[in-house]
Amino acid sequence: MKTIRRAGPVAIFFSALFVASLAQAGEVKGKISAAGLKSAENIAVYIDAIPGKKFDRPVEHVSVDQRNSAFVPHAIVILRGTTVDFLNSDQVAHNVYWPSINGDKKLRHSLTIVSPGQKKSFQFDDVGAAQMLCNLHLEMSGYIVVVPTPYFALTGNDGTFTIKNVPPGTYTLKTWSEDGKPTTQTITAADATTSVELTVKK
Ligand SMILES: [Cu+2]
Repeated sequence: MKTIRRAGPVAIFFSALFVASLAQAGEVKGKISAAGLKSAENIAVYIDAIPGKKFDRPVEHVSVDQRNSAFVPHAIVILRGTTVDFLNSDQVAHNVYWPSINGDKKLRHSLTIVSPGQKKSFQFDDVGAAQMLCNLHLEMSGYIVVVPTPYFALTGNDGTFTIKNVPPGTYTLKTWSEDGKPTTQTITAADATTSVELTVKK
């Protein structure tokens, strides 16, 4: 009987927490128009900062495979501090490197040879875009975009994106794209869906 009497207030407490977290979670949904770019796909969209908030390094790793001499996926967005596992599903070795991060050549790094079936990992602690290349297959190219908050998305082939679980507030939304200029827009996220339209120019 004791445990049953205790269950009441505890259950009410947790359901109240659950309702509170539901009320706070909003999402930012948007569409990017690409002016003069090859496509509106694979554009990174992210909230630059949440005032007063720092984000722990994620425990979960993210993978980039190499398949048919291509990086799969072609582009990823990760929170600063994320470890990326580089895989190789091909029958041949790849020599993966990035010549800079955010244009800073001091942050260049080479994984050297990634043999078939091998995995090599790297933790990205610097914010910015890194272009993955392979100096054995010059056509290979992909991107890792390291951002400062976990509030990010990558556009689909129609240019749409959704950033989930955004706390209400006014923030700077930024974009990164392979062949377009970075864009910046101020948004105010509510506790429901916030719609955004952006144009990324060449
Ligand atoms: Cu290669």
